[in-house]
Amino acid sequence: MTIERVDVNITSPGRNFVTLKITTSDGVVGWGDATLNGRELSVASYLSDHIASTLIGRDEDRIEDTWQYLYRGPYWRRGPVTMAAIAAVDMALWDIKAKKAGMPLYQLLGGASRSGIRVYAHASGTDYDALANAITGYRELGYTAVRVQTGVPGLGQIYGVSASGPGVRYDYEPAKRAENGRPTEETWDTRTYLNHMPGIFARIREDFGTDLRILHDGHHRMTPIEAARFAKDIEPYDLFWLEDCTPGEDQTALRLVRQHSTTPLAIGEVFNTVFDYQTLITERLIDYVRSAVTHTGGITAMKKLLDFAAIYGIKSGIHGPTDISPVGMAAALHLDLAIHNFGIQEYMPHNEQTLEVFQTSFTFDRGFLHPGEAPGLGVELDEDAASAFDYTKAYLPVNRLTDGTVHDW
Ligand code: GCO
Ligand code: MG
Repeated sequence: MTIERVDVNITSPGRNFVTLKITTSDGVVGWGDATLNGRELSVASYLSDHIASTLIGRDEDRIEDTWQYLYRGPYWRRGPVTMAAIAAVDMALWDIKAKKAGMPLYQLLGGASRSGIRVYAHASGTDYDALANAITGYRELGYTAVRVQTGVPGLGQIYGVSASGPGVRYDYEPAKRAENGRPTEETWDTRTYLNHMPGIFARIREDFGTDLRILHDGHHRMTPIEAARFAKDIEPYDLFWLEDCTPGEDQTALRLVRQHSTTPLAIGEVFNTVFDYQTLITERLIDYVRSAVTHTGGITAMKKLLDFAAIYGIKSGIHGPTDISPVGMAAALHLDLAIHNFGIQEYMPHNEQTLEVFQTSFTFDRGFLHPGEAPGLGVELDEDAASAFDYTKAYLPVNRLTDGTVHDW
């Protein structure tokens, strides 16, 4: 059999998603997630203008060869647009192969290494009480791990904090509809944040005890020495991880943080190849790999990256916010179930409209996900339902310091 059709679907059931559909000559369909938050149309163009015609007539079983063809063939390598496009092709081909085998994908990756996938939820609140309320809600649902983000007095709306009412919520969405064609802007002050956060962790430990796994995302906003001080200050609160404390592209920044603290570190949601991790992994500067399957070249590349990390005692913490579509999420879950060095999986459930457009077979039970037993990835895009939601330009906010200087978002 060969690849007969390659189609790119763009839909916006509450947020934008780009999905690749590959159809084989005998009618098997595979799906791949190509969503790149705020830059969706670039990946869609890369796929339909530059990749689609090169796939027609290829043997769909040759996944490794196709990956190398798309990575090495065009001369220009890496970058989020290219790697999201390659990831989508890779996921779709694995989906097809597993459907042909009549097995859920995790079986082709070596079978299950665990019975369920521990996930962490996003608990947030504009102040401590709202945050504590959200944590309580998630604990009642059975979650054993929460990422905690809270408002900082003196700063307005900041990343990771839902602006809606208190309690458990699934509506935190960082990408905002573009106003006059531009992203919205937020204000940030690292000093105020650094003075506020340790007290928040202390209260969480006091109120929720030692069992709860607490995660926190610094969103690349600290300098190396600020991050070192922060990681040291929060050691007594035993975080599961501190994520993205410094800008991702500066791998050696984490040497400084490591010299000063034993707080576990996670990084990588903006990375797109194993080379972004080369120093971090070989020097054991991190504890968790945060890549998204969707942005790091797909299942083929992620499996190699995580096997490399395993040699250094580093575990997975695959990116799973709402800008990863249910297809990308399913790809993560199959890997999570199969690999040995699984750490934790991020889980931000999609809204109802998204779950009408993408029919999923993964299940949630008391803080653990399972990809399900449907052949392939276990997610199907309903193209009719998708056609009701047109692309809507939306961007992540731009961040400025209080004096107006552009800062990392
Ligand atoms: C996370 C992330 C997200 C990102 C978003 C950007 O840890 O889940 O930081 O909230 O901001 O994925 O597109
Ligand atoms: Mg993050």
